[in-house]
Amino acid sequence: MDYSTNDSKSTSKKKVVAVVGGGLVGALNACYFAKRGFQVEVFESREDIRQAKIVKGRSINLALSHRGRQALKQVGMEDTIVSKGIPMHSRMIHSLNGTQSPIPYGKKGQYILSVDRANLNKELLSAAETYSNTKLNFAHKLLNWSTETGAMTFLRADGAKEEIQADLIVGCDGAFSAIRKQFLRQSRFNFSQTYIPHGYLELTMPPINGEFAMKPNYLHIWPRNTFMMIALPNLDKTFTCTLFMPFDEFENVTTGDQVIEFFQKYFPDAIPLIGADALKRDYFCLPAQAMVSVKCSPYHLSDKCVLMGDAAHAVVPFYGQGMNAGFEDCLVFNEIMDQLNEDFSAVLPEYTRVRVPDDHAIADLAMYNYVEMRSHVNSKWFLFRKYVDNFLHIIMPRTIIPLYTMASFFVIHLTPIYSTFNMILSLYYCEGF
Ligand code: FAD
Ligand code: EGU
Repeated sequence: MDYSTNDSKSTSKKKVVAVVGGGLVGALNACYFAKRGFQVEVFESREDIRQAKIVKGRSINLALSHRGRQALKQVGMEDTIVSKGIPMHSRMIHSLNGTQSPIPYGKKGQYILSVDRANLNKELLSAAETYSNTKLNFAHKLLNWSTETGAMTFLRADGAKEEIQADLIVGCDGAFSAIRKQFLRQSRFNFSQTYIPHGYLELTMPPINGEFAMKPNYLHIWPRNTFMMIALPNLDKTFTCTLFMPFDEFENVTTGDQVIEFFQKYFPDAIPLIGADALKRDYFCLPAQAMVSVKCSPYHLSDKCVLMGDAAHAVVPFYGQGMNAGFEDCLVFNEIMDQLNEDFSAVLPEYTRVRVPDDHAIADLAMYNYVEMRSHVNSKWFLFRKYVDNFLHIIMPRTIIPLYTMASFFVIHLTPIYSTFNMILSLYYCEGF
């Protein structure tokens, strides 16, 4: 990697930007602000994940699509990340009887990538560190900040508190953002948070004779109405399987034998691939994790603070767009900084104006897809729907483009197509919906 190009463009700029949260979006944002020449301070509550042995976190791998790649490209990180990703050109639908049916995502170049979350986070932190004007502060947990002075209070690993000032605070501290707490006290701040009844659990499918246990270049899906499982490939030839089901159902499965019984009924083909013993054991390793959808607006507070990523919009994972949208936040903010000459008092409201509708569209699409998947989507219906979508797209390539294609393979504002989608929905009544 050529580090020389990563130095600040200008030394005259001395404004301090505090990025709170060194997760996926925080680390990418640090690169963006450093590239513009700001003095960047990243504060992350965890220890440095590049040194830590075990990394607690959410999903192990994620689907990276065009939106996310575009944002990585701007800071020269696309190739590094893509080279360690596994292309998924199609979905592979697993029927109850074990039949596997592939459905392509689109044309040849239209694929998504399975990327390792921990590796992605590490690469982005290291990229941020190549800028001499960036400092990463680990084991710094934001406790509070003052909307009057902009002063932030951090709790350090040694138990001491530290007070820090910055010209701009960028809240990238995830779905339960501590930065966002101050927004809640403001007048005319909109906020909603919804937990869905489903939880998720991750299981590892090991390689068989040193090879992937299933075809690697696919996003494997087992659609079973209320239950659903998804598997994404990893570089070590394992698959990470994510089982989605209502918390009530998780509570009904309490013994190893019940796990096997449950899988026998819904995912029989996965039992030999995960391994019955491993399944009985791993199922109980971690409790099922909750999923939350958070919407808010505005995303900024005067000219001092702005929210990005899950801190601004946590979405349910049923569109594979949470991180991608968060990465796009950084890209869009950067474009507005160009347009408005880095004048925070103009940039922040403009960012809210252009970004809120698109992020809310993603949140709604993800929630709608969750409702649809859980209510009546079995493998037959999933296949049928995708065949219809692809057929209509083939006969009218310019007029009809599936919404997930637009979301995953085009970098465009989602708001207009999304409102069309809502309009069509409100025009039909379908028995059983
Ligand atoms: P986070 O990744 O949550 O990072 C926040 C960071 O802030 C963390 O490092 C945290 O330690 C730190 N922090 C928190 N509080 C403080 C504090 N007080 N002080 C300092 N630091 C703090 N998205 C996709 O695009 N594709 C997918 O395929 C996909 N799959 C998913 C599957 C599942 C099961 C789930 C749950 C999510 C999935 N997502 C996916 C969404 C994706 O995980 C998130 O959108 C993404 O992680 C958001 O990044 P972030 O940096 O905003 O937040
Ligand atoms: C869920 C969990 C298939 C990773 C939505 C598709 C997801 C991912 C789909 C997870 C589905 C669902 C789409 C992508 C993607 C599909 C998409 C969901 C990645 C509409 C690691 N979803 N996901 N839609 O089209 O647009 O294949 O955990 F099962 S990638 Cl729920 Cl494109």
